[in-house]
Amino acid sequence: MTVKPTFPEAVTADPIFLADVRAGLSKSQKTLSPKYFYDEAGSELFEAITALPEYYPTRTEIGILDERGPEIAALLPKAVALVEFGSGSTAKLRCLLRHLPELSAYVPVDVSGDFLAAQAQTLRADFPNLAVEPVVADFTRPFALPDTVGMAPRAGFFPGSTVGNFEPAEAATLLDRFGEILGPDSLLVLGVDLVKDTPRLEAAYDDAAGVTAAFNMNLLKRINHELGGDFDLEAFRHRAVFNADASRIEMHLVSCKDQSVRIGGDSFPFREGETIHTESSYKYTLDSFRALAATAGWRSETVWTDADALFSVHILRR
Ligand code: AVJ
Repeated sequence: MTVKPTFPEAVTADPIFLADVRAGLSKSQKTLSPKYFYDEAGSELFEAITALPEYYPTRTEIGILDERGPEIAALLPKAVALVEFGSGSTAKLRCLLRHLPELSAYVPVDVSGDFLAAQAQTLRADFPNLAVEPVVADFTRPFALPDTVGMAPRAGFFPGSTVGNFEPAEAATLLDRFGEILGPDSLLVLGVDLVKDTPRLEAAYDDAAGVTAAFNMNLLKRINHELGGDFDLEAFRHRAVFNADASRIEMHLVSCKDQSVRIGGDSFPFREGETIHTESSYKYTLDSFRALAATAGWRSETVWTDADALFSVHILRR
């Protein structure tokens, strides 16, 4: 007979994840960071979200990059090193690469080394002349570019409206940091989701098939599996609302009843209707985003939208 340890998961638990969860669930408005959505299951759910009829950002951004590829290529210096901050699927990058034959290096920066290695391998197979130089780093913290980038001119690539996940002040700090990493005279190609009517925004984050709900709930599953939590997944539900004053979509997990959740040795009480705020996705106008970028020293070179003005691609210079 084997003796089962009380919290087998706790042995391998990521102490930073645990500390973040403890701190977030101890606040009066409980929070969990959206960066914890993306374990393997979460990344697959996000891929499924990008294909949903209601989720317009991904296909719209790819459409803009496809259409404007030649213009983007014309703006970038020859033999540029392209630094992608946080590399997701390579679909958007591939759009650009079709138009950028003279790239000197592609530098994807991501916290997941395994993901980067797999991605680098497929890219090298498809683009044998491209120098792929992955950097394992958290792009919200300072890091150095690989030596091989040398004196090549640099451009940053930050698609997907990931910038919308940050509070505006944090986003400005991040854009400033990108400027420091890239160095003087650099360009930044950035995808930014736009303000639009509330029903359309809310549907994009609360789809009929329930994929976004599953994506949100996956956070609780992760806490149960990795931190030994006992969230009752039937006793929480997904909610997405547009907060017009703050110009952001908010995702929450709503407690369906008064209950208490144990994680490791701690207990966290929930009232019926109380929420965990799991994500903010800020929506900008063309002007409000240009103004934000300006506070970080980036000037707008040009900006494009799709015909319905759902999404924007900005080219900034600093
Ligand atoms: C990856 C942050 C751009 O805010 O639209 C999609 C994440 N969350 N559906 C977004 C997300 C719910 C997405 N970003």
